[in-house]
Amino acid sequence: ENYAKVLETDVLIVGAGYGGIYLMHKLRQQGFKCKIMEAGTDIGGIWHWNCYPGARVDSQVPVYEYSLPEVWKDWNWSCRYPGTDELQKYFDHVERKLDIKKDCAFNTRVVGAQYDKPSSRWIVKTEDGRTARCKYFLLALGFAAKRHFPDWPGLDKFDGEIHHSSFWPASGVDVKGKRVAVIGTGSTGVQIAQETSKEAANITQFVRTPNLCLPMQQKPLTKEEQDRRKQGEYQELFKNRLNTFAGFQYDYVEKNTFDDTAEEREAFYERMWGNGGFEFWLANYKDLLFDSDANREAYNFWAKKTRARITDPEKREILEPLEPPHAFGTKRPSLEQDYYEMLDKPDNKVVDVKKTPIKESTEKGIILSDGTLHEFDVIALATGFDSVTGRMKNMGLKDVDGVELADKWKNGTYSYLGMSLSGFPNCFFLYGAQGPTAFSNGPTCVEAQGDWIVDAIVKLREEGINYCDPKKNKTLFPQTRSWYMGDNIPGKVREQLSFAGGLPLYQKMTRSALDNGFEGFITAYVYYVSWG
Ligand code: NA7
Repeated sequence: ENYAKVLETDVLIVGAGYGGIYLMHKLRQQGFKCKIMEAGTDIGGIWHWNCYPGARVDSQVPVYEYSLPEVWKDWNWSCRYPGTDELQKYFDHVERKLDIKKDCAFNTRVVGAQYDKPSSRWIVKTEDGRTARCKYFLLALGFAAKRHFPDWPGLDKFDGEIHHSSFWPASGVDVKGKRVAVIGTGSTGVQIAQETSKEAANITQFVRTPNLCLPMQQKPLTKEEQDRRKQGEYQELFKNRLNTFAGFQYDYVEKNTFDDTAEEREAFYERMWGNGGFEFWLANYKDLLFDSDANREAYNFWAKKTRARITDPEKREILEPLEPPHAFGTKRPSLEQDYYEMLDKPDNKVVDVKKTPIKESTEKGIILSDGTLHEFDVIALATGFDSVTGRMKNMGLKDVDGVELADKWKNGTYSYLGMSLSGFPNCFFLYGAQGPTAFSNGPTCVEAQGDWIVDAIVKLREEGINYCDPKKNKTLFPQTRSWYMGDNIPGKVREQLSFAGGLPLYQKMTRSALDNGFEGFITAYVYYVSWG
């Protein structure tokens, strides 16, 4: 009977991942009636979809989870960097605690949405013909919801199995004794290569840009250890992660690289390396990402460490060149466990597709621009996503005048405070365009932004404001360095898609807009017209 009636709700959230669940929980506590529409069949967002082999978080427990005590209090992980299965169990636990699913419509894809001024409501349409009306329309789509397929021809000709990482069969793919190609060296490609190599006959890693991987230093965790840390330490950590540059449990040190002597520096690098995870990236000297000599010094250490793990000189030059492929840390490093030793094995191959790009796929495998054919049984496309803006542009979002968001963003992406768009009143989004998206830990970022959105909505209610729309061209944070440019997608405008000034500055700027009476927004006490 859902199909016959229009769903009426105060708040409609799209997406039931970390972000959507958080918004629902916090807004319910404020007395709002909320619903979630979710294209998948369960909560968990990316962790519901991620079925590819080796999928695992790169953030150390407990940083990649909710700071809500009612959730973390009686939840324990088995290891420092949990995998997909455990994350799915975590979301079952979240469900037991927060009772989210009763207000979720699964298998529901939004294909159109526009604000209707006369009724002061958003009218939202779904793929299967349903309609919803809401006062606040919130997008929690995740930044990686639209997959990127490479554009070389012949992908459909391949006789073996071919899967994009984001669409890996839940039942798995049998790679035992098979020849497996892994295209892409982002965090996904590294994880797939590592995991499938355990069973496959051999792996061929296609490398366009080598990943400057860091040692994960995975370790099992006991319940006792976690219980001990929950006595005070967790609370501190969750508070502090909001005050760090990237939303982690550590931050850059208040020292520049060359303030230390060579020996001190070496000892400091060694310590971070030994601790593992992102420390060498995010707890390094504070000039790491700002000073090229400092950056080169860190790269040299990275190269010294990793080059020692590969004996094959050709592979070493592709994966760990003496000259850095890009400034260390300006592209997301992946965490690895035995990636380099695995690729060093004689059976496994490494192909430099910057030098010899892929020309096409055929029935048998992949042909490079120099005519070489590589034959495979399975091809894993770990070619990433049309990140940050891809999904928002493809859900039929229209502004108050009926202009598609995709058209408005044709020549460049804009947002206000990385959470709202001019022409889209009472609509806020998480973890998207020009937020601290690419450079911060997901759960931390959605809690920081989510708290702002909840506070904004509560304030609108308290002040009787019915209409809140960013002023035209109120946009960007021009003083920040451009970091994540969205140039992995052919034809996509090259621009700053992510706020790169760090979480503390981001929160200061967004909070001040709210505290200064919705600075930068047009607000109005619109006469409430009932739609009858
Ligand atoms: P990423 O990080 O976007 O990685 C995609 C990889 O695929 C990257 O190495 C690309 O090379 C490579 N790629 C893309 N197209 C091609 C073609 N046509 N030929 C060869 N190689 C190609 O995606 P992930 O899924 O690994 O990770 C996404 C996020 O998920 C990650 O940041 C985490 O936060 C979790 P390039 O580097 O562009 O040269």
